[in-house]
Amino acid sequence: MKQQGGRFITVEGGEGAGKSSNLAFVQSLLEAAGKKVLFTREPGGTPLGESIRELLLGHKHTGMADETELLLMFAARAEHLRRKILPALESGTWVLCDRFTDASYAYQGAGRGITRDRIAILENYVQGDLRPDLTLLLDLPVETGLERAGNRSAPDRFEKEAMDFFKKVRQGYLDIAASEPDRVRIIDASPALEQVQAQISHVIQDYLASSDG
Ligand code: Z5A
Repeated sequence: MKQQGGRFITVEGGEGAGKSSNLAFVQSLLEAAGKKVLFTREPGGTPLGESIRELLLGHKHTGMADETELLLMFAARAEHLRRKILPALESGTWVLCDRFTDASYAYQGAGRGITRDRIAILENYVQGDLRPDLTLLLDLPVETGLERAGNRSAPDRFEKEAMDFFKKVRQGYLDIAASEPDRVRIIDASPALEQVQAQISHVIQDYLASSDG
């Protein structure tokens, strides 16, 4: 896959971790540093990807096989990469994405039990050597996240899973962070928003200072 010019930043976390509450803040920090930023999300980000998102998050297909779920995530991702993410990176735009392949390892891998090796085959096939340059992992206890998410909107197909599933997802994310500490920076998402954003600001400023972009 062609070498990028912009940087690829992803934000991850379990239910109610505060991704939506913090993404605009991340974007504002990057823009204040003079970066042109494209904000997008997964699953979704393109018309076809958003249609796949409806299949994945809606309640029409409650008994979906785990493999179908994984393949749909990567089908949406293939479209997203080719139509939106890669062209932006190649033009020098920074891409800020709400979830990416770490979510597949955490939800379909750790959560559903699909092996790392199988997911890696799809990752390599769909992405080539493209990986995020920086990932912010918003981490908080599952109970706190579900309580926050529950105060918000009707649950989607994932949010109806049991506590045990979300605990495995959280551990899956923490394992990724432990294995790639340079790329994945853990943000403690438990405290008040201002304290969460202070941590985010620190990580982004640190990244901007060390990045040659
Ligand atoms: N998925 C997958 O399985 N595999 C994949 O490869 C990919 C995705 C890419 C997409 O949902 C689903 O797809 C997701 C994983 C799966 N599973 N689910 N569900 P999503 O990412 O669009 O939705 P989400 O995970 O549920 O995120 P969200 O709904 O956008 O939640 P959030 O962004 O993390 O939280 P929030 O809306 O910013 O905050 C939740 C509430 O807490 C809200 O009322 C806030 O005001 C409040 N909040 C936020 N921060 C704080 C603090 N610090 N203190 C107090 N209250 C706070």
